[in-house]
Amino acid sequence: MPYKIGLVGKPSVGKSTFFNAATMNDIDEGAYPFTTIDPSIGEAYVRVQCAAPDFGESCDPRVGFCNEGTRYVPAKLVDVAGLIPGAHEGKGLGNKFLTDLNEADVLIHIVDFSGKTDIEGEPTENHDPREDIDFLEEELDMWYLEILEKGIDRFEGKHNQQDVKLEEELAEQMSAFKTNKNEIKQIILRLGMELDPDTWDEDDRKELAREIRKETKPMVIAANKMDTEEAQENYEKISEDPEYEHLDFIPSSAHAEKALKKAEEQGVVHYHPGDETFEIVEDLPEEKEEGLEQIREFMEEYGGTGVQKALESALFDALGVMAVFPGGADGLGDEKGNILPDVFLLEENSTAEDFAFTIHSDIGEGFLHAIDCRDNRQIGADHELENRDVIEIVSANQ
Ligand SMILES: Nc1nc2c(ncn2[C@@H]2O[C@H](COP(=O)(O)OP(=O)(O)OP(=O)(O)O)[C@@H](O)[C@H]2O)c(=O)[nH]1
Ligand SMILES: [Mg+2]
Repeated sequence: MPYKIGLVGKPSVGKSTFFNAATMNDIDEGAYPFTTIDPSIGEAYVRVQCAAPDFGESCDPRVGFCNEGTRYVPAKLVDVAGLIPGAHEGKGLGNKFLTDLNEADVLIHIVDFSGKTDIEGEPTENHDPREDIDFLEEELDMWYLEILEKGIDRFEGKHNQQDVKLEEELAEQMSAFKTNKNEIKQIILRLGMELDPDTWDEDDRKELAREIRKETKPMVIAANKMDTEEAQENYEKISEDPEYEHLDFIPSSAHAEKALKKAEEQGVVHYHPGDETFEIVEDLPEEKEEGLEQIREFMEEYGGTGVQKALESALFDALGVMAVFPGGADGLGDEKGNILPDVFLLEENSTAEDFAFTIHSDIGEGFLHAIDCRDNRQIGADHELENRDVIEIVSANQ
C-alpha cells in the first residue's frame, strides 16, 4: 500500500490549490469556504537520490521518472474538506471530514499565513495564523478523545470479566487510527499514567488522546500564500515566537508551484519540482516575464516554492520512511534489462524480511536470505536496512 499524505486545514487556505500544484489535477479552488466537499486522491512525487549512478548506470523507472540522478517516486495525496472549530461536534462538514482524513498516514497542515481569512475561512484582514495552528491540533485531539472515551467505557463495561486488558480494548476502539495495543500501552506508560482509567482525570485523558494523535498522525505545517507581503511579515513574527519554536514551518506558495508547472508544460520555462529556481527559455511578453521574475525572487528568499519540500518533509521527516531499491548482485537490470525499475518506500528500521514482504507476500513467505548489492554481502532476515540500500532478495518462491 503506498503511503498517503493528507492535506488539512480550515477552509480557503489553499489545500486544493496545493493539491492541484502537486498532482497537476484540476479540482475546484475558490475564495469561499467549503469549495471542496468530497475528497480527492491524486498522485504526487517525492524526490529520492537515485542509486543507479552509484553503480555507473542510469535507471529505467517503471513508475515516476528520473531526472539527472533525482528520482521522483509516486506518493498518494488526499485533499479533503476544510475543518472549522467544533467540527468534532458536527460543525461545518463535521465528522465527514474526520473520516476522510483517516485515510492519511501523515498530514500537511496548510495554514494561510497572509491573515486574510478568518478562522472559518471567510475573507478578513490581520487574522493571526497562530490561532489556526492551535485550533486544528485541538480539534483533532477532541476527535481522538471522543473515541478514546468510548474505549474506556468499553473496558469498564467488561471490568468484571477475566483477561480483559485495557490496552486491548482501547486499541480495538481506536483501530481506525492504525494503532495497536503495544503502542497504546507504551504511550500510557511513557506519560507516567497507570494502566487503570479510574486513576485518570480529565487532563490525563486529554493528554493521552493528544499523544496517540501525535503518534498516529504525524504532521508538518506549510506556511502558505507566502507570495504575499502579509504572509512574509507574519512568517518573520511567528518564526521568532518562542511558543512556536518547537514547530517547523515550511514556507510555501501553492500559486507559485502551479504557475511554474503550467509554464513548464507550455515550454516557457525549465523547472524541476523542488528546485530553488528555474530558467526562462522563451521570449515572453513583459508582463508575463515580470510575473515569473516575482516568483523567482520569492523562491530565492525561501529556497523554492515549498510544495515539494512539504511533501518530502511529511514522508521522510515526520513519518520517517526510507527508500530501498530491489536490485541484483549480478547486475541491476530486471529480466527485460531495465535498470532499477522499482523503488519502495518503507518504514525506518525495516528489515530485509520486511522488504521481501513489501515486494510480495510470496517472496516474503519464501525468504531465504538477502544480498546487499553495494558490497555483495549476504544479509539475514533481521538485518535492518538503510536509506538508498540496493537489495536482492533470495526467496524459495521466486
Ligand atoms: N496568494 C496566494 N493565494 C492562494 C495560494 N494558494 C491558494 N490561494 C487562494 O486561496 C483561495 C482558496 O484556495 P483553495 O485551494 O480553494 O482552498 P481550500 O483550502 O481547498 O478551501 P476549501 O476547499 O474551501 O476548504 C483561492 O482563491 C486560491 O486562489 C497561494 O499560494 N498564494
Ligand atoms: Mg478545497
